[in-house]
Amino acid sequence: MIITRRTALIGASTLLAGCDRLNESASFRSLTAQAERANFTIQRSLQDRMALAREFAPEQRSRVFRANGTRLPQGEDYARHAVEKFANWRLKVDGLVARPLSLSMAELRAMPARTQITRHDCVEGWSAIGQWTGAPLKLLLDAAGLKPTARFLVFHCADTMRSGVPYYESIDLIDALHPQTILAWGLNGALLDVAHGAPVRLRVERQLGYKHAKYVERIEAVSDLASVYGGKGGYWEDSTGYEWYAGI
Ligand SMILES: Nc1nc2c(c(=O)[nH]1)N[C@H]1C(S)=C(S)[C@@H](COP(=O)(O)O)O[C@H]1N2
Ligand SMILES: [Mo]
Repeated sequence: MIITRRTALIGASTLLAGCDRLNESASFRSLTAQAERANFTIQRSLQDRMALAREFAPEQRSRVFRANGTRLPQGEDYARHAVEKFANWRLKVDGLVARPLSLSMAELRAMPARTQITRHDCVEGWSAIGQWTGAPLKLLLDAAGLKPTARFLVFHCADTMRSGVPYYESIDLIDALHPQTILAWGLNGALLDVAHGAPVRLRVERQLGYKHAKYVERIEAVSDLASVYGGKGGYWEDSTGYEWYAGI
């Protein structure tokens, strides 16, 4: 539930009805003022986390959208999927869910889609504007039914990094349910290409580039991140100390 300033104030005034004597005390008054400020701060930060990322006009798209990190996952499995045009790729949703999912790309593309033109910001110092199309993550999570203990979503990717460990990322439920968080299968009006994460990658528009997991095979709902790979919530977080929360 979202705590609004109004419910906080109504709550406070109901609570205070008939509390005039208490209210006479200056320290009590300052306490309620502090509580109100705290409520307001919480509300402001929640509101900020749910605000939409800026969207752009088609003509503002970058002529070339740079590809970064893995541009072609190694191994025979991925090569075969690419030859098959990903007809046999499955996107799984499991972990702390009531109804685990295993979707084909045809099924994913048949879901209601969102298209958004946003700017991607990489920590390495470049940005690009592109048009992404995909299924809102919220729709998948609604279908799977998150269990009450689920707090994070882990995105398992098909590419392994130099050290042989797979790329992965994770986000919390606020980002997961954000309206611009989609499992993108289209870029600039075409099906997503291999360099940009085919057949499906995460777009989590209020976060820096490395959070946008490409080549997603499995979305796992977990209660904490400590037991996942290196325990810091992402490949770069584990290996180089990048921030887990990379909000922009
Ligand atoms: N699976 C996977 N996802 C990944 C990466 C990667 O190497 N592997 N690189 C990340 C980084 S650092 C960036 S900036 C973006 C780049 O996305 P792009 O290739 O579509 O530009 O993907 C992110 N997601
Ligand atoms: Mo990046």
